[in-house]
Amino acid sequence: MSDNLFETLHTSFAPVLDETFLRPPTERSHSYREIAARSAHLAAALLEAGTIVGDRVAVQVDKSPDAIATYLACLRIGAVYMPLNVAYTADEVGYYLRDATPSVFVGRPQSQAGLGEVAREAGVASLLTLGIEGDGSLAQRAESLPPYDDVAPRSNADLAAMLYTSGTTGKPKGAMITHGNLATNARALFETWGWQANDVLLHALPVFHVHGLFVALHCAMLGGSTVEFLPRFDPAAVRAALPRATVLMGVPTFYSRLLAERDFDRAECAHMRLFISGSAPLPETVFRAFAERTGHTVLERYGMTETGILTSNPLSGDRIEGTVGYPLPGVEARVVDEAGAPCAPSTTGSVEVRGPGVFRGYWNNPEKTKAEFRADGFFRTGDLGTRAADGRIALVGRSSDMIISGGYNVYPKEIELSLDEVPGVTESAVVGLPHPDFGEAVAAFIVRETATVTDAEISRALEGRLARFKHPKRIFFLDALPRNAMGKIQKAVLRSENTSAFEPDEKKA
Ligand code: MLC
Ligand code: AMP
Repeated sequence: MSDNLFETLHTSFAPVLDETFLRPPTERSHSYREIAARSAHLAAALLEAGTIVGDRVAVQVDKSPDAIATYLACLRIGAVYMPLNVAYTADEVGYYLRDATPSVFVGRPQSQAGLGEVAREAGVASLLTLGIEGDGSLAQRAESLPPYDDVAPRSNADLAAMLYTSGTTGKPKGAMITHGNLATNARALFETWGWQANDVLLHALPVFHVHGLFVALHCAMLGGSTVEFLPRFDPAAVRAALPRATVLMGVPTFYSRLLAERDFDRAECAHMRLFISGSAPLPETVFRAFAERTGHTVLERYGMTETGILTSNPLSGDRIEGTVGYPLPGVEARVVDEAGAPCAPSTTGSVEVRGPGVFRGYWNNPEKTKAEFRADGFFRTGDLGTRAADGRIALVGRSSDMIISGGYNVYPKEIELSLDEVPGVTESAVVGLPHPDFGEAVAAFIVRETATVTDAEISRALEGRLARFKHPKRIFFLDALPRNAMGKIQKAVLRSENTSAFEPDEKKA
């Protein structure tokens, strides 16, 4: 057996091939046997399209059983799966395609106008589509071809996936993730969260980020578990599925939205074993209110695209609010000062990690890769935190001004560059402000040449350039941006003077 992750997963679910794997709420369920077989047909179609081992396959499709089978198909043939957020505009997709040079782009049948052209301009050889009902040109080809039942031999160091993520400056970079990274992280989570034979995963996350794609689905596949497979997070649909599920993985917004449902209660959660939260800080108020309402203590964990999941609160033992728990088996985590020396317990510093889940580096970017790793192999996460004497980690912030909104990372620089190009805008500063639903929300502070540019015009100018979730939810016009003596914009001032901008009116002072 090679280290191909497909084999690892297949070996785990092989004893339950005829059990239900994906159970969508409105259409028929799909067994493990069906999804594995579908992946073999899709693999044949990708090979016919010219994909060879090591090629990137860029995929921007809606969540569906076929989307999961396509991921497995890429693993099978040794291609590098590169999922893209469906909210990305053609401009944004163009950047990813030019940078990653995939051999195939799989889009939605109803893809935005111009995507085909963008892909052709980026030099992508094959353009295919995949819909949510088994439709699209990739699905059609798959049906007409004999299955590719083999699995390409891969080593732990070979790439399985590439996911884009941004730094403080510059453009998004492709994080190169290996078969070994994914397999070790999946096994560590399976063990840490005590995955059980009868677990049923409630899945309402998108499948283009590590949380929904790797963390959630790999655990389910290792356990041969059934997945309540919802197309998106909808509180009513989640509540309807809770009595059939045992584990929910979500971003904090899932939990605050469930709590906003007045009649959501303990009885609805009676069948649940575990509620897990990650991707953004779980507010202590939500942690406490959820425990009070449901009797369940949410288990918070911490991870990154580049590293997989790093730490977790314990399954048995204290799950402490405001902390992300202990390093997973195999993960080393330290908190260091600016010089790289270990901080005293409970003193804030930079979180650095090392372990088998840590990625191989940034695609075509050896300088950035070198800059983010220390000589002893520790990766600088960019997160600030503390480490208690017993090793428990708590995060207190980030060294960059990255915004996490509803679990999506948003980079102020990217939005500022777009804003500054709008005619009539002199300069801009983008910050994250506390938001009751998204945790943080994007706010823009703009200095205008004349007062004639309106926020509606600015919003229109961003259409088609930036995914909608990156658009400022509030625009403030200022005569000048606050600057320090060095001339640097004081974003902390903008944040502290506007902390309650998104609070409901009755909560504002
Ligand atoms: C949607 N919108 C958002 C948004 N999501 N705005 C800000 N932040 C977000 N996260 C906007 C849309 O652009 C749209 O705006 C409007 O909200 C309605 O869109 P929607 O698609 O109907 O939104 P909704 O279904 O309510 O989605 C909210 C959400 C979703 C929180 C359920 O964003 C979500 O599923 N987030 C999970 C993200 C995730 O998986 N992160 C994991 C990253 S991996 P308009 O203006 O067009 O009306 C990672 C590592 C780790 O971080 O540790 O896990
Ligand atoms: P991403 O680049 O999308 O993988 O996001 C990774 C970042 O999400 C981390 O560097 C953290 O800043 C943040 N993150 C993930 N989990 C948590 C958590 N439980 N609490 C606070 N921040 C988190």
